[in-house]
Amino acid sequence: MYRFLILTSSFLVLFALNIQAQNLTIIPLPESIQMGDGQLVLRQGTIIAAYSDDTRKSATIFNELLETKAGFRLPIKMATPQSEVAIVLEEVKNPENDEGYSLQIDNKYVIIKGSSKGIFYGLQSLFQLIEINNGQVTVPQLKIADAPAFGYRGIMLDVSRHFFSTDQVKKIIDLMGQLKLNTLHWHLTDDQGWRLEIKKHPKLTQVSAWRDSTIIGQYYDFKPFVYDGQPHGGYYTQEEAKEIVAYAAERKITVIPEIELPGHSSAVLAAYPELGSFDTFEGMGTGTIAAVNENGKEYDNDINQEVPGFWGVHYNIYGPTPKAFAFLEDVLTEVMEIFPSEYIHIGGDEVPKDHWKTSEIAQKVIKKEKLADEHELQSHFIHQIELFLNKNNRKLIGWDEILEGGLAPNATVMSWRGEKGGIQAAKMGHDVIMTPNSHMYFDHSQAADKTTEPLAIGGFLPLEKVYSYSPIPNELTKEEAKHVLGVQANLWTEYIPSVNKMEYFLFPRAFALAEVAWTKAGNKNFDSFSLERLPKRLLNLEEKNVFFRIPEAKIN
Ligand code: TNX
Repeated sequence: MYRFLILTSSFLVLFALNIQAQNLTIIPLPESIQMGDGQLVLRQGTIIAAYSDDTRKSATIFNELLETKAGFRLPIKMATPQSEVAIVLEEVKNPENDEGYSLQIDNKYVIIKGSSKGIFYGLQSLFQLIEINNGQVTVPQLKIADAPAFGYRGIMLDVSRHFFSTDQVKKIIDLMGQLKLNTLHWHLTDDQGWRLEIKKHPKLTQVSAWRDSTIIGQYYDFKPFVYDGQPHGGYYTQEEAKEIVAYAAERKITVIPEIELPGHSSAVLAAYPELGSFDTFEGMGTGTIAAVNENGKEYDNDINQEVPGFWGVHYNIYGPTPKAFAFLEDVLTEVMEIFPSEYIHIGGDEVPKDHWKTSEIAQKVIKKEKLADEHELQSHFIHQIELFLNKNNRKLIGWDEILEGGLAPNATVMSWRGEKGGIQAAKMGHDVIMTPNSHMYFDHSQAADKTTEPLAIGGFLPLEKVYSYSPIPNELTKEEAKHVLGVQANLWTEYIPSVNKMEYFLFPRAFALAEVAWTKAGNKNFDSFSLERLPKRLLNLEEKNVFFRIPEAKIN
């Protein structure tokens, strides 16, 4: 309630300054809006006419939103009565843009036309147009024509560093759907925890899913500290993961699973050390992370073989061995049964390849395959995995390090270390997702003065900077730019142990992401976004009990 009051009072000022813009309420901003005169009143009995199971499901999801806001649901019917007000969902076969829609509101009907995805998006826009005045639910008369700028609009959720329940993941999926985001990249494995049941390898959930956080770690420029000192863990059963996939699909969201390889794999190797390349381990010294435990004893995860309880790039990696490939194929086979996504994400980032320099097993493979060095070995490793995925009609996607030592022939690249990797890959004719750590790292702090903010990993990423991002780098020609499929924000959760903190780091920045991904560059306008539309959408988050960060008031 307190937060609500702060919001409403600061927004009254903003609204007073923007009277002409009161009709603009939708995020992401549609391609074109033509305002009419007057309003249409939606009453309790106003029917939604929906003619397929799919659109009826979308109508039900709309009803859930409406109920929170207005306290009632609308009846969903197969036929449109001629004489009453109605919301008509008209499915169009093969529209120009599969995600596009039109929304028309006159003095009698709301008509939404599009593919099943378009209709879902049209309903999100309709919901965002609702005003409640003196208990009456009204929407303005208008015409909207809309379609997204990019086909890939994503958020990556790291559930390895901290585990989040299926209910929480569903809540994020709900909010993503409302923002017309269409991809959840689910970071299911990392050094600090494996989060997916794999029936053939049960130790992944018996051992790799649990860590003891009493070991003091060191991360970049942070002082050594115990993050929370609590043992931590959890995983999704295959049934739960399937439930998430289905829940997301109803909201037109694809879930892309990520199984990290060959690095970020300490949790796996704690359970199955035989998959690593430890043969010449002795005398290696500490890994890339130096740490001491509570008693001041030097700790090296590589030797201790535990699931690490601290952050950073860890030294343990898979060996390029038949055993490791067979294991990964087992895992990916089960993963593909759960996730129907076209893409499977295989990580590929931050592999301390030096480890392979002193590994006999790795050196043997380098010789046998006539590879120049460890970079080419990583490339070889990933290519093997790509062959397996392609054989199963899936596409490989990985972080931009997969460019090093030669990119696998059909791979799509996620450019995170700035735009460099993305530019290089697009120029080579590969598809690209832009997710640069300069603009899309939602684990970074939202205020310059970090002492005023919850603990974050470092970096400063205010709302306006997210909003300013343009996913097409100037360096690309028009043809090359076609390879940029879209944009994604990454929420790494080293310092995000709670649901509230997750929502705080996601919102309101996810609204800016949505507009970067959906709205055509020429229509973007930060003032309209932040002063006119965002306040209304934040009230909506309030209704949904989302713990967002209240943005600084900006008065022109
Ligand atoms: C780098 S981005 C990582 C993650 C960390 C993140 C923290 C990427 C592909 N790897 O392992 O969580 O930085 O911002």
